[in-house]
Amino acid sequence: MELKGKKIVVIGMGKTGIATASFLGARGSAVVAVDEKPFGQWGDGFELLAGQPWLKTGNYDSTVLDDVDMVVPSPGIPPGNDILSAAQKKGILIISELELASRFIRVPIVAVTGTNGKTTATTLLGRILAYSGKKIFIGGNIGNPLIEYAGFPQNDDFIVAEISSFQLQWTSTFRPHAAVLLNITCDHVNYHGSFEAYRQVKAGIFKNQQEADLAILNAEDDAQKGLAASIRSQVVLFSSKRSLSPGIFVGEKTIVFSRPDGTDEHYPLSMISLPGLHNVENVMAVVAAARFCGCSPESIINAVSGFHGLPHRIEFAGEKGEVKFYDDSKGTNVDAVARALQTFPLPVILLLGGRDKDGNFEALKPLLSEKTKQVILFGEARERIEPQISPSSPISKEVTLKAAIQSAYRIAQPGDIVLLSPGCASFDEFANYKERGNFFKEEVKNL
Ligand code: UMA
Repeated sequence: MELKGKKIVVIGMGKTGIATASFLGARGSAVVAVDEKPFGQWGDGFELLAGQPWLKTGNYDSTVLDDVDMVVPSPGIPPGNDILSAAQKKGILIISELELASRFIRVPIVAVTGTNGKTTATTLLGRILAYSGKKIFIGGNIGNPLIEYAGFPQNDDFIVAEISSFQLQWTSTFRPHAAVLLNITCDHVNYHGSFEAYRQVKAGIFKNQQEADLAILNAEDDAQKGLAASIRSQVVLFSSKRSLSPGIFVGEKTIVFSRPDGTDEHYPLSMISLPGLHNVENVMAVVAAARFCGCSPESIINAVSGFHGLPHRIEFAGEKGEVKFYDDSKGTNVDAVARALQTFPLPVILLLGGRDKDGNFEALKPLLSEKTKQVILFGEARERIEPQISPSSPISKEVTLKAAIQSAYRIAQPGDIVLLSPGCASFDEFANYKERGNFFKEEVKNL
């Protein structure tokens, strides 16, 4: 792709936009940077670019599109954004940062997507590959935009990339060597417009794969039904409910990988220290990907055994007065709340709320009746969620997370569990889910 002399608008000056502008500037493009926020509030690192002769800042409206060859939106810019709509009307090429990066990356990409579990699976896969002696780069939605890597010398064996639906939007040639689709449940409807649009974007991760590539799919996911038939690459299915041949599934005390050549491999379930069946699913998908990348079963077992999970994902946050607290701040959609509740054998006191993402909380009602003794709603979404989950469990409401934590502690009896699994974004009170989770842990300490 020729970038020299091209005039390119980059929308959003966060991590991705800044790295994209820098990549384009280094290849001779004239970059116009825009952001809905005022100039002084653009992301860290923008000041290093400011003053470069190839960089201009533009208005956050369609006037910025005059004589423009291409637009690269950051992942957080919804497809219905006014500048993008105007660019489409004018026939200007729009590509995502992932698409741009993949056109310049020569290292095979192992991509992991799904509504829940992406970061855990990506991190674990990276650990296994590194344990097996492979040189790897881990990036994407997990924190380092792949466009940064596109400018590196690129001498790794693999890129392990967490890929979000936001990054898959505006891709046309992106072709991961192996791609994992963990699960698709309702999320980000306010961004993509509908669940079907979200589902199609996620499934698009396989659209450019060829026979030499691998697709790893969840056989139990309704939203993935029929997908295998439309994929050109080799397919491995995983299931937490039934045996598959070939495929990868949960047997008695082991994960069984039934290979297409008729042989079986066994991985002890005891190697997994992460809670819940959803994590067994994550591990099965990762095992299939790691085997495809040439890792031995022994290395996989050793690396999985040494992995104890990531913060803010059903993480034990402390104990006060014989009440145990768990931080699942990363549980930002309804399905993640369901997974967290299923992890606990006894009913819990659930803290639910934050900034609404149009989640369908009604679907949680049976599980709330069975798995909660009290639901404490908090944050902006509390009024919208209440009628959706009534009647189920006793419900109370608090304005802030802090008040919700204190109320949970007042109600709790010795032996109880308090779970923060908010099912919503954090942005009404916090910068992100990490800040919310850390706040929760700090408040628990201070009770
Ligand atoms: N902005 C606009 N207009 C908009 C929205 C945002 O101008 O309509 C501007 C903001 O003012 C801000 C900039 O865009 O200055 C932020 O861009 P961004 O939201 O794309 O964020 P980045 O900092 O570039 O981070 C992105 C991912 N963010 C999102 O997808 C929202 C990060 O994932 C990712 O780690 C990073 O690229 C590197 O690849 C975060 C995330 O929340 C963790 N992802 C979602 C999730 O996991 O659910 C998909």
